[in-house]
Amino acid sequence: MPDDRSDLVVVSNRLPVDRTVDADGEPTWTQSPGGLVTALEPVMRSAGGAWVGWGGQPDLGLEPFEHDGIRIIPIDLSETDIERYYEGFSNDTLWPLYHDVIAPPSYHRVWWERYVAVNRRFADAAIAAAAPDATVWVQDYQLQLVPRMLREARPDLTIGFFNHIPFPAYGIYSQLPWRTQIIEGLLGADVIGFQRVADAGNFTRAVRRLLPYSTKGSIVSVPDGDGTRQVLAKAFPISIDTGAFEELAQRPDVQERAAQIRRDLGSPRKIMLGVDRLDYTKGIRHRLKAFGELLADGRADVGDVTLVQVASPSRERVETYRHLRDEVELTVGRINGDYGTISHQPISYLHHGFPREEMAALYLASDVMLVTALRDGMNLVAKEYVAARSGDLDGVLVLSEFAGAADELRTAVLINPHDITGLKDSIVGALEMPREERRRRMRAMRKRVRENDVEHWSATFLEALRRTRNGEDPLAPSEVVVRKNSSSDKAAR
Ligand code: GDG
Repeated sequence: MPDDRSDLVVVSNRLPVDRTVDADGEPTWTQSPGGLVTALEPVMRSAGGAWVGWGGQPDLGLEPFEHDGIRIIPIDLSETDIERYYEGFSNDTLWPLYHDVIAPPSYHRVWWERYVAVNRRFADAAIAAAAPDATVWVQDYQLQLVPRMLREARPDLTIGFFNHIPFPAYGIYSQLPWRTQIIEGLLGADVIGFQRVADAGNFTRAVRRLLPYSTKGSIVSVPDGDGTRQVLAKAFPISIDTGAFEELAQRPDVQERAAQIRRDLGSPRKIMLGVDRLDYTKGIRHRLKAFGELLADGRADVGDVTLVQVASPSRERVETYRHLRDEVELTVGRINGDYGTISHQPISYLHHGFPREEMAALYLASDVMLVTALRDGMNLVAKEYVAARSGDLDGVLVLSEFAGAADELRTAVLINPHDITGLKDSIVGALEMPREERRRRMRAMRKRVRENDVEHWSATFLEALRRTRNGEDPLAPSEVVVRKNSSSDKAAR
């Protein structure tokens, strides 16, 4: 029997492909939108890589299959698994806790038990899929126990973990009844990646508080047999497929669509834009409050300024999210009712997702992008806006200092979304900013998102893993060589 095990295995909650059923009832798989898949696709193809994840619907009962040169290994989740492991422990315990308890986390022992059981299922699939001495890269907070499970069963593996969301300060993290198990789970990895330097610091401080392990800078010494193992816990800020986004935004049809959007909105002098999953971490209510007050104060006029808010549907079976939707829609309705005219609505609110082309056209059409997250691992929307505006070097990014992107995009208009007065002043400043200043700020941000795109991110992370495996210093400076696709290939995807 041929050995179909892989040298590189990625493990994430969701598979990189989406299942759709065509008109004849035949299921087909298409690549999910998103930077992670795009970034890993070339290395996965050349390594004959495997991807372990859930197909997005309950009880699919699927066998592994091949898609575009990647071996897809589906994990089955039942309705109860989805309720307890995914909607429960992942999205109603860890998500609010890791985002600084903006919403109160729920702690339920049956959810935790299911989290352990489902993590075990993902780990077992990865163990079976990994060739001897393979590299396994685990993604995100839903799977924090997997690194240790892998190490116990397969000490030959090189194991990476990347946390896409923040890691909270110990005073918050310590609420978690299973705080030590999670830290031990993560420390099964050789390299643990975070979005921000502050997240990595919070993690190593939690290690020191909970376990008798020594840490030195970003290295944690973990007992291993008779000796110790060095675990690197460090920031690797994620990014986007910058080249593809730049190209998309330069397509004539996308530019024409942007002009059409402006006309359809009644050609206001200024358009502001928000694009978020409808999530309480994104600060949508704070943004609406600031805009509502600007209209009330007469500092913004409905015929002059329009806010387009895309709120893509998210986690609609979790109560906190249903409540948030009601609140946001009540506020939008009030503002539109109070300040709208027959010809103009202050807010164009869209509760659905759009194709990437439409997103790029929206970025091009808007004068001010509002990213007002209360807490956000990175916020890719901010980086996409910059990439989309790299052609005309126009547009102003208003960016929360609580989003990871604020560490890199220093020339954005940085704001504290809790300070409504300050936020209002910053919005007015952004609306009135002179062209030369807009250009100067955007140029500096463009440089940054071009240098650190998602391929650079994955190459840097995999290089740190390679060094750990070879016993080299993972912190020594290096020039990571990023294998680039032709950007026209990427734009076509
Ligand atoms: C997590 C962390 C971290 C949104 N609506 C539509 C659409 N989107 C796309 C955006 C962007 C992505 O979804 C959202 O990414 P974010 O980074 O803003 O936020 P999360 O979903 O919360 O992601 C976050 C990220 O992981 C990566 O590590 O940055 O902090 O929370 O790409 O464009 N795309 C399309 N239609 C939509 O309606 N096509």
